[in-house]
Amino acid sequence: MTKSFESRLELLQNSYNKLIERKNEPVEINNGVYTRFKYPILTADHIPLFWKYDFNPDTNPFLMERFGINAVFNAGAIKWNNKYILMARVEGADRKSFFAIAESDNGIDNFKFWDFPIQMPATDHPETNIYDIRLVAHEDGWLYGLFCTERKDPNAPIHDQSSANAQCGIARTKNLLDWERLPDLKTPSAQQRNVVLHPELINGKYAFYTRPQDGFIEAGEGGGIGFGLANNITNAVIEKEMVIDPRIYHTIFEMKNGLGPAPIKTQHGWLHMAHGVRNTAAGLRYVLYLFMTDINDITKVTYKPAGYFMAPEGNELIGDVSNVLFCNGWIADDDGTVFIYYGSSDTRMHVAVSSINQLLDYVMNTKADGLSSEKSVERIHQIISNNFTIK
Ligand code: M1P
Repeated sequence: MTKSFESRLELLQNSYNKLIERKNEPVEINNGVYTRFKYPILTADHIPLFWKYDFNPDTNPFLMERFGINAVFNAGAIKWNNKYILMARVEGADRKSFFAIAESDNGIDNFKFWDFPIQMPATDHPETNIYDIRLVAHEDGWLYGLFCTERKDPNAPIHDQSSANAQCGIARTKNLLDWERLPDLKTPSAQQRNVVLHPELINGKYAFYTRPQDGFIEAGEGGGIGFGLANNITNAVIEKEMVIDPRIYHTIFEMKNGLGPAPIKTQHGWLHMAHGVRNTAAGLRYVLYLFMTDINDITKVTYKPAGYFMAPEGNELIGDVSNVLFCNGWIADDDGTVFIYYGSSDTRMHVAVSSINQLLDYVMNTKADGLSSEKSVERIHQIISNNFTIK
């Protein structure tokens, strides 16, 4: 039996309002580095009903969805007019991704989407898909969004309708609504994903963290977190790209890695969040890791704790692309609180809360990867022995 248009609308609205108004709850048992929160902060169900439904009973008598949303994940983040802003990757049922902004007063719950998704201008070589934006308030006064642009590989044979070419799109804004699109970044590498703009000029140049790769999925000969400088941003060209954080055998980033959000400046150096990928019998596994670079030489890695900082847990493990955590947004408040926004399994967004002091302690006091089982056991023995000597 079909419900009346009005009662169905009321049901949908009540359920949406309940979701948007739900308070989040910290997970009290944690590792001391960060606190996860119980509920995802953005999901496909957070999309306003008026994006999906035609509310006119004459043209939509069954009150059917007219535009399906599949997932909301991998959001860029920034504090803006005292609001916690997420610029999320929204993926329609048609598989196309686009950007939409949601805001919250406290950064942990009640995220609500702005009325319209962002209409990102195209270049004269339009892409098929855009995703994974990194928001950066640059010292030049603009707010930049760097994101992945995806176009069909023009050299793919006719039977191959999957091969794509990924590059870095660049856009800038002063108000998050009106975006000026600049030409895509040019680099010596065949493809790019996970490109991040450093918030400060380096020797008067724009500095980019890159992720060179030979193919669309496989890093191939490329991979590693790269770095390069461009003379200007309106036609950004990197002539020389160097790898500052390479892939290494039998680590959590042996297959590929990529920088997350723009780094946070601290008194001890630039704090970076990245994702590392390894292969398993069940497919790729994406985890998050932290490292630090020198305050004066941003290409020099000074600290890099072994292993992952955060890996998918519980419901985070399951989704469209399971076993994935991905972070391209974090916000450091003036009081030192850090809000880490991460997507799980290409399906939903979460928050974890930490502080600059906790993250510095973690990065500077967790040993680097010893690169063998023997070294790992040595380290545990050291911790145990130290504990046995505490009076
Ligand atoms: O599906 C997992 C991730 O795959 C890509 O990331 P990377 O380039 O590092 O492999 C992106 O499509 C990302 O959005 C996605 O979460």
